[in-house]
Amino acid sequence: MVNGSGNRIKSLKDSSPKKKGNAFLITNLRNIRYMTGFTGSNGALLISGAGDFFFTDFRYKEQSAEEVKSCEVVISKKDFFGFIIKFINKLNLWKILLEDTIQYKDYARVSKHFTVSTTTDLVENLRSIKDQDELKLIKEAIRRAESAFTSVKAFIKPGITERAIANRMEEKLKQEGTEAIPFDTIVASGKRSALPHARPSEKKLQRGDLVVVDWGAECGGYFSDMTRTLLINGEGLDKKREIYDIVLRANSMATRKVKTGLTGAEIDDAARGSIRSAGYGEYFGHGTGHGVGLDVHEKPYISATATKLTLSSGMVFTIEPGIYIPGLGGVRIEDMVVVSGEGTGEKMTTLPEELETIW
Ligand SMILES: [Mn+2]
Repeated sequence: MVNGSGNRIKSLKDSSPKKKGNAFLITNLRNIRYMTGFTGSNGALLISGAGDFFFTDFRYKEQSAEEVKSCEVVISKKDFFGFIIKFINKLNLWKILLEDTIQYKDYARVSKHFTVSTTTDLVENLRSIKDQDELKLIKEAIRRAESAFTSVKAFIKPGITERAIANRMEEKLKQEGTEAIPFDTIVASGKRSALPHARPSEKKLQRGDLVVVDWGAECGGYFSDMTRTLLINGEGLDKKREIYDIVLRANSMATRKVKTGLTGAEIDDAARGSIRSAGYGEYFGHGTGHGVGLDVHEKPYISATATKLTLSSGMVFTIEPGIYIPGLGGVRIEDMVVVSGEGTGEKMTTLPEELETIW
């Protein structure tokens, strides 16, 4: 779907100084999608006082004509970057701003012909604030994810392999309308649940296992990301229940803390401090959350080092504290939160968070 990208080139131009001869060349495909609506796999966007141009190749001639409305589409000849360099030369532009994520070989070619400088996160910062159209797509991505989980849950029982659950999940995500699964679904059970990024294996679920399921869906290019941890009924569950309660409390402490003007580090500290004071600080080794949008991991990052990141209305990110104890297992509870117009955190994910025990 072509989202509200129509005004984004204009607002980027309005917010940056316009000097003669200067241009900004955007090469990150997700940033291009955000700025133009283009969903293909090859493109570059030039924004300048001499005009705005979207470059792609002949494979995307029809698609780009359909998707890109906010600037002129130019179909390149072979040698994509050579073509763009010639084109920029003709426009009499000489100072080119590049994204620092550009491939080095492309950077080297452009810098042979022009004075180049690089920028970090210019478009990524704009992307961290979602508009109403984007929020709708993210909400639908969450609905698809939650609906898939709800139907897969009936399938989770002792004797089923992690891989079979992950496969079933991905099938359901596709049935719900997800075109691009944002990341491989994680299903990790028993001791393996203590590995935060475990890949689903042939291990069968057993009595007493904690089962971490971390999955995402997509809608219109926008992703969702969430995690639930289940418990298979069995023996010796006290400590597993205890760490579940601690993680759940940390999740809700961080979620309730969300407020415009606070830093990412302060939100992280709400979760981390809660786990630390329960005595499990050393078992929570990753950040508290990350932005979710056109990328499944994007700005803002909610971590102990995010002292310069200030929360603003429209930011969407995960809150995902966890405790991982080698030999015992792990618990992670991941929700998505939006900073509302009122400036507080509003939970976007809706699946229950209380520990569910499977009999
Ligand atoms: Mn996540």
